[in-house]
Amino acid sequence: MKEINIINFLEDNDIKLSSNFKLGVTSLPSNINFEKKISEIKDKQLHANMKFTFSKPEYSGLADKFSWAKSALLLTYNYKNKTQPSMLVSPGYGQIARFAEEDYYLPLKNKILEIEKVFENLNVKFQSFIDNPSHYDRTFFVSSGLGWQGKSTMMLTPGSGPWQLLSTIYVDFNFKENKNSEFSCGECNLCQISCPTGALDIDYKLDSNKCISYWLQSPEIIPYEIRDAIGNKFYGCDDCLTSCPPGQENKIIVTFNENQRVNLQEIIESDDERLLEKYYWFYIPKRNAEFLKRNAIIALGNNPDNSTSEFFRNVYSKFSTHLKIYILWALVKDNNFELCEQLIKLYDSGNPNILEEYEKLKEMISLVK
Ligand code: B12
Ligand code: SF4
Ligand code: SF4
Repeated sequence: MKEINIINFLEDNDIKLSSNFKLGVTSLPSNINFEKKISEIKDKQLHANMKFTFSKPEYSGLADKFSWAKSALLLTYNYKNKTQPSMLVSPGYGQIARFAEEDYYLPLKNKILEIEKVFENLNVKFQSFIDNPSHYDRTFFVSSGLGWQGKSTMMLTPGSGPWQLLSTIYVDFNFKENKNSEFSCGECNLCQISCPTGALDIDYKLDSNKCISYWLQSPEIIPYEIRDAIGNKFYGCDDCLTSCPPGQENKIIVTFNENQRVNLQEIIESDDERLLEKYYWFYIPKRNAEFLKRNAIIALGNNPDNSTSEFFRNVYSKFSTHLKIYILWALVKDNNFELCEQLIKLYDSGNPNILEEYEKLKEMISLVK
């Protein structure tokens, strides 16, 4: 059967792909299988007990999932020219990673819906995946000729570099396959040097236990050394993306981007429902706004302004023990251990968890001295 060029097919069906989208095709069956690689990361505990694709690697990593599928389409959305890198240093403010400054998955989802409609009208079977635990989104990226996997583990394309989100459409249609392209990071290791925690010290493998992006989405208590490394990050981490040459402009302009900036005191005082609504596209454990407030407290501890201690004095008693633990740490970061002791005395002299934290903070301070 004659293979059809996907771009011509989409044009014939009135679907336009703006320059933000890239589309590659892999013919199926492909004999690609990432089960072993995903399981290896899991066996070495580099996945930090996350579920996602790690729950069932034998399915999420399997490329040939559907016996009826003849092609896999890998559709990417490049958000690089929608946004700008932001060097945010204002005290009292936190930073959102570029991929999450707005819901950049939305244009990708909408484009998938448009393409799905065409298949539906033609009575062609399909199945799409985007950020779904049942499918490893990076599966067909290299085989579809879109680029390569970098040492940061990000999928990179010349021009857009790592600044792209990925999705897959399995379809019962023979599209012309793209050629696998020959690219590599070569001797570059800038992402590894730029990572503030050493999470990329092993080439091509991410240790999620050390990854800030992971911790800012985790329900676990964040260790002190990670809290320090988080700096002013409120959600996501872009350090290994910003440093990556294939994603950079020739001219580097350090800009200030309002969409990536959050007023941390405002977040901490926000109504929970409103906060969850405002950031509906964030991954937040159990959809519990407390975890966003935790992130904001850490970022404020690392990036205080001259009203920070007074602010924490005023709000401390309103919060759960979980958040109070972070507030006490943040006060220590703001060189105000005295206020820590006052607040504990006033509100929590009988709270064993707070008293335990107090002992740890005392030890931390004595180690620094
Ligand atoms: C779990 C997860 C995370 C975890 C773990 C990330 C990771 N690298 O595994 C955490 C929370 C840390 C995370 C962070 C981020 N994530 Co995330 N995440 C996912 C998710 C849900 C699953 C990824 C997965 O299965 N990992 C499993 C391991 C096995 O995969 P891997 O690291 O890619 O492993 C490969 C390497 O180890 C490689 N390898 C091993 N040895 C060798 C040797 C050589 C020579 C080579 C070439 C390769 C190689 O083989 C493995 C298989 O390919 C996907 C969505 C999905 N459903 O797929 C999004 C996804 C990977 N994330 C994405 C994004 C945007 C991010 C962030 C940039 C967000 C941010 N700004 O904070 C960061 C980037 C951190 C980073 N450097 O990867 C995008 C990545 C797009 C891209 N261009 O690659 C995805 C695909 C979501 C999407 N639909 O677009 N994420
Ligand atoms: S997202 Fe941040 S912490 Fe995670 S690997 Fe990249 S630079 Fe390191
Ligand atoms: S920074 Fe360099 S080594 Fe890291 S992913 Fe980008 S090109 Fe590869």
